Amino acid sequence: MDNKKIYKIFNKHSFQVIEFYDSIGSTNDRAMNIANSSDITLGIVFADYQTMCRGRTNRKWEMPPGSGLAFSVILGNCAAKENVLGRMTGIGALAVAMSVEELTGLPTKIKWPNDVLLKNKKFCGILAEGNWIGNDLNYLILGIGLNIFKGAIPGKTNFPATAIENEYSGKVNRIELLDQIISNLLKLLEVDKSDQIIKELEERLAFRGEQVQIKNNDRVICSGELLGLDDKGGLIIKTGEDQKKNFYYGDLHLIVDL
Ligand code: BT5
Repeated sequence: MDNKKIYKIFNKHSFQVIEFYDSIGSTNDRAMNIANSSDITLGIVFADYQTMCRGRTNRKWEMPPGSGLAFSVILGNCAAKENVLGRMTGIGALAVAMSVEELTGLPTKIKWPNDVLLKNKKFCGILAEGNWIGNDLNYLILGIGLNIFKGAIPGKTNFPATAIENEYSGKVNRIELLDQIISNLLKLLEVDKSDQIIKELEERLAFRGEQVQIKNNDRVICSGELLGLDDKGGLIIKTGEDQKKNFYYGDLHLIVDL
């Protein structure tokens, strides 16, 4: 791993803690340990390989060493009263989507709530996790994993998977992409509350205008037309004539896929 180049990228920004590992259990777990034992507002943990990398709801993210990017950003002292995890997941996905578009010229889609797609296949997943003191959000960890090279794609996945190199004929520079993602992420976090973020997310929202189902633990909790996103990053589903519902958790499925 090119530690020096990676350190240089992180050092350009105002990270108070920078850690990188050749191998670690999970960068999100390490980021939580740091946030639990310090008072920082911005930190980053990067790993070339994770042995126990987590997806949502106890699922796993698998990626061989050196085949992609995996890191967790610590956003401390959030002091948010509302649940911002959905919106933060969207911001992470948007930072990756914009960076890949800027560097490759390829269009991306965002499959709510946390997947970034190239040609309708997943190459990136986001895992936002919060720590609460009573009703107040104490800190937030934004974990990002993305497949760059062909060897990154695991054998079996719950949704078709790809890597950037599979869809792009040019060369992808891992360090340059990391730099772009971090820069975009920090810019988006600065304008966090802006309507522009929801607009950018909606423009890339996969399955918009189509019939979808939302499932929670494999149980269908809603079916209808996917209309768009609300200001918290929740999905708006048209469930009937003049009826809409907003959803903040679950997995999205296209009905023809089922
Ligand atoms: C995610 O969960 O997609 C979130 C992945 C977040 C990983 C980052 S890496 C840095 C940080 N540290 C961590 O410990 N985690 C974060 P979810 O939507 O639940 O998707 C998980 C599912 O994606 C799995 O059940 C597989 O089916 C599939 N999957 C696993 N590895 C994949 C890969 N490399 N590419 C595409 N799909 C994959």
